[in-house]
Amino acid sequence: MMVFLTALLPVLLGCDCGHDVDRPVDCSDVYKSGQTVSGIYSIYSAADIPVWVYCQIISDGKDEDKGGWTVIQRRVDGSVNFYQPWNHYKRGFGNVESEYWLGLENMYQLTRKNKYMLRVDLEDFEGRKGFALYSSFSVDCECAGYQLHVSGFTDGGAGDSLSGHNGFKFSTFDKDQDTSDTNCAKQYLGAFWYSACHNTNPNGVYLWGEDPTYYAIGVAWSSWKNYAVSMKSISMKIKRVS
Ligand SMILES: [Ca+2]
Repeated sequence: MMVFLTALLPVLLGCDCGHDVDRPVDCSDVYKSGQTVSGIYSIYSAADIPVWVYCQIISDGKDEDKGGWTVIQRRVDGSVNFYQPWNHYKRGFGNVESEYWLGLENMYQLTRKNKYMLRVDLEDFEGRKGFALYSSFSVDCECAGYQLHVSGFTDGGAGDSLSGHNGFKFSTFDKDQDTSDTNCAKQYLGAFWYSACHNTNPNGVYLWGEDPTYYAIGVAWSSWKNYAVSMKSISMKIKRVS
């Protein structure tokens, strides 16, 4: 009976298991399936558990822009508290319609199987925009501290605040894996691939523009604005490289 059910299950689920368009791995698959509208989709980054994610779909323009971008991190209005413990950063949290973190395990599961590029889009409170592009992005397993690998920077006007974090493990206030004598996550009220400590703090405190009261705790991108300036919005998104 068990064997029978196992054999029948793909049929019951409507699964064409050799090439499964119903189960996109990421937003690149969503794009390939014909979707042309940015929005919320479910992906299957690992096994059979769907993960809701925002897909930014770009249908025209330059080849490097075109395709389905899987948003892995986004801040837009300060509605979500990003000062979260390790387990939350591991699994992901927030609201996929506004602010969220996809989760380190999902990032690992995605980037272990395919190659990805990364784009970081930034906007300040004066409406100025910039971005940074990286030709390669991946995250190691939890057993390696979710170590970051990022390289191949191209400037979109915001400069490079991320390459300096290449090779560092992820740290939260309750898991200090940085290379500082202090606890960078506690010191800068965020969570990140801190070294000693940061050039950028995407998961820091959502400040409303420039606020020098506490040094570098905001959503800073130091190669573009000084450490007292917090972004109005930041989003990190990855796209599969074929
Ligand atoms: Ca430390």
